[in-house]
Amino acid sequence: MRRRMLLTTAALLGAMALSGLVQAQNLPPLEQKDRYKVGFAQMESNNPWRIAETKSFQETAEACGWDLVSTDAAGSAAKQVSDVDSMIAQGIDVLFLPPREEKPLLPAVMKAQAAGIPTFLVDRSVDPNVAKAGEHYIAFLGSDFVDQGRRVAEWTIENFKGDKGIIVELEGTTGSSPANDRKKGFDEAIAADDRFEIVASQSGDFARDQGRQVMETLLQSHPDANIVYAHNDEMAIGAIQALELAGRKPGEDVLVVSIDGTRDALQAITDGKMGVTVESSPFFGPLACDVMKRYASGETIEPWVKVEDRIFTKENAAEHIDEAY
Ligand code: GYE
Repeated sequence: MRRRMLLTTAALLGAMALSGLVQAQNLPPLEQKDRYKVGFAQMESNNPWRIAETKSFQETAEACGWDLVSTDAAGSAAKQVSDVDSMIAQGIDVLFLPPREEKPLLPAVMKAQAAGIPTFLVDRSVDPNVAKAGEHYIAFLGSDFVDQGRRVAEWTIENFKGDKGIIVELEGTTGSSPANDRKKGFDEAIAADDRFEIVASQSGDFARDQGRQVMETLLQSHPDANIVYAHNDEMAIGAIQALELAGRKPGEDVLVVSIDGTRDALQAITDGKMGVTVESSPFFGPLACDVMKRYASGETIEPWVKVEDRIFTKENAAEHIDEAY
């Protein structure tokens, strides 16, 4: 009789776990209530992508019943860590954090966890060897960056017209998850076709002006480059400026490919100066609201809440410009 009871209990627990009714034990719970004090610790605001993301959180705040506490780390990982510290001190109920770099932001994640604050990483992640979703934080909400890089490479392989593709790669912020993964995805996929060679790969910190400067320098050492792969649109636009300044014709003698889907990139594609951009959406507010509500209702959240990305080329760029940022 006792044995049967135990078995039944075990079976019941198993079924509950399968149905997602049991939350992992060490994750801080979130009570269900009408209003929440929500922290959003933005990393920087020097580009349209970041501005659109912050706006998405602000607009969601009204609809989702959030009292939003938001900060701007102005491009400093150290400031982003201390911004999270002060949010913890202010007693936020939940934290949404886009960690600027994978390692320096680990302490912020760990401190929020220790303070019992459910934390969701948005758009970027931290070092997965140290902090794990479902254990040290609830979940990562964002794109598959390896896949984005791979899709840019595959498009390039299919659409590059020349015999020899000499590639300059403009990397994102050093030590950030999208820079690491977009490099991995692209470099591995492009290596499958021996027409292509990456002759230089350097960081432009995901910023337009740095993209332009790095491109100016790299053009001097690699004047024969005929493909630019930028890890985001801002650097791609900066590279286009550098190319034009050097008398090159982006879209004619240089193929520029990148990731995000900003308004300027869609315009550059429409104008024939850029080949492709694989989408990486900044509109995380509504998804954050939905996932938080699911968590508060007791659901176990999948460790990676994946965002599906579209691809923009001259076939469809113009029709999406009005919804871009
Ligand atoms: O692609 C870039 C931004 O982390 C996915 O960061 C994000 C990236 C995005 O600054 O433009």
